[in-house]
Amino acid sequence: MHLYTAQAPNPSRVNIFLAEKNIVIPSTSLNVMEGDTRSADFQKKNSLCEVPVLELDDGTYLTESIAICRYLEHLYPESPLMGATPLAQARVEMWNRRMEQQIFSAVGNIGLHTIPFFADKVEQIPEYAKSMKSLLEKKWVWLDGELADGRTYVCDDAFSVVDITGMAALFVCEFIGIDIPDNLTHVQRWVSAVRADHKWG
Ligand SMILES: N[C@@H](CCC(=O)N[C@@H](CS)C(=O)NCC(=O)O)C(=O)O
Repeated sequence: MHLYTAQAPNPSRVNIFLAEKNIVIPSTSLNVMEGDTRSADFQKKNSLCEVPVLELDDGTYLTESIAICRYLEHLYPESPLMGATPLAQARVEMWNRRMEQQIFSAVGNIGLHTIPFFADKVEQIPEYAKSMKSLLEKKWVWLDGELADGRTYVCDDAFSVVDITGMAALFVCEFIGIDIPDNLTHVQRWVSAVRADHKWG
């Protein structure tokens, strides 16, 4: 196996996942902002020119962070990060989709529509970025309400890939200078926990 990765939000999801399980696999780190993923050679690995990509020994390429995590979870089931029982797996799936669709997608769209590097990837619309910023504020409030029961981690109070997806969103927030309001004490508790107790990719 060989992992093509980078210091960027989605590759970090896989990097954190591996670190949490104490797994090391051979990897190549690309520089997204230098356009490393946009070469003709890399496009043969992923037609979308994005990392992460996991190359298997038979030459199969797996893309999409969560698909790679799913495969790694099967290979290395110890310290499960995607749920240990059918119900826990479904709960993680539910919460991961929520974290992706409600939080990470808004954060990602702000990045896509404001960072000059992405100007040739999407037609950048500043008003859309603005609308995503105000949507994100509401989504943090929503998450704060969900965490108001005092749990530390988002899904069933056990650290999982859901928190890792959230960490990727925090990674983008830091990069583009978006703060989470201090008064959202439950979200702040979660941020402190993932920062203090978990490795960053
Ligand atoms: N849906 C994909 C998204 C992958 C993705 O967007 N990767 C970004 C880095 S965070 C990338 O490689 N971008 C390269 C580019 O835009 O040129 C996943 O979950 O892995």
